[in-house]
Amino acid sequence: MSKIALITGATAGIGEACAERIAAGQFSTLILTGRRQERLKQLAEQLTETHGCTCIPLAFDIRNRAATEAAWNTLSVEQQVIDVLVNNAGLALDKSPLQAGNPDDWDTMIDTNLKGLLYITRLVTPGMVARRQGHVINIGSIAGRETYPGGNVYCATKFAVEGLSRAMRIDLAPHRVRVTSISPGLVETEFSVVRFKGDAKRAAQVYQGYAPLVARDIAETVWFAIEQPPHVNINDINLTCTAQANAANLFKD
Ligand code: NDP
Ligand code: 8X3
Repeated sequence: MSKIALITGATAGIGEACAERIAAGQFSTLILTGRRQERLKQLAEQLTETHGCTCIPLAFDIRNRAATEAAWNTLSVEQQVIDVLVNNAGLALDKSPLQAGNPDDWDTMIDTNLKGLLYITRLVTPGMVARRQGHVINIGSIAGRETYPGGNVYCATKFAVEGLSRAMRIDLAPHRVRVTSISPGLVETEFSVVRFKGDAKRAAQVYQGYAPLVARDIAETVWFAIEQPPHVNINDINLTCTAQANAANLFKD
């Protein structure tokens, strides 16, 4: 299948699993982004070996608009013909109440989860519009539907992603470009290690006493949206592990 996907945040967790799933789905080319160059290189080599696809690792910080544009401009005109954009790169930092929060953490979350998503989408979508074909998949969160103690700014960024998904659908539907929002609950990835700034013990506790979602679950959901026929747009999927009823009610064994 001659199709190209660009996946942000492919060095770990959900993005890496999406890359694996999309490669297994016989896409011909995957553009893999994130900051950790060595991980991108390893994933690219592994996917090419296993699935025979062409993989292009692009290491850059998505918070940096100039770096994002420069990375995009390294792609050939043919490679810029993106069929599927998975807007996945993102993070939470800390879980303090707002009045004790660190404004540097707020900047990082807003710049990554919101502005980074906008920068890459602005580069990719004009081609989709011109071709009247394409699919943007935004990885939101249960944190973009509900708030919880200490979620404050992270939740605000994910509420913003939800707003953007709805707005993008209005802007892109006239051009037959699909927009899907996927909003998971707790998924065991590097997310909590990042949130708790390397405190692996605290991070592990988040996922103890129940079976959390794993990255592959989200990747399968992404693939479900991708594999629909072109006239079908999966607007919105919310998913949690069976033990999680909502943001406030997680039932541990
Ligand atoms: P991981 O920490 O495992 O992966 C995050 C990815 O984002 C990494 O590939 C990382 O790459 C990339 N990233 C972070 N900051 C930047 C940056 N400045 N520039 C480029 N890439 C960046 O977390 P998840 O896989 O869990 O998270 C992926 C998405 O899923 C996020 O948007 C998150 O909010 C969302 N989500 C996660 C849930 C969970 O419980 N885990 C639940 C709901 C949604 P690198 O560090 O190499 O730059
Ligand atoms: C990640 C899930 O519940 O930690 O978006 O916000 S949660």
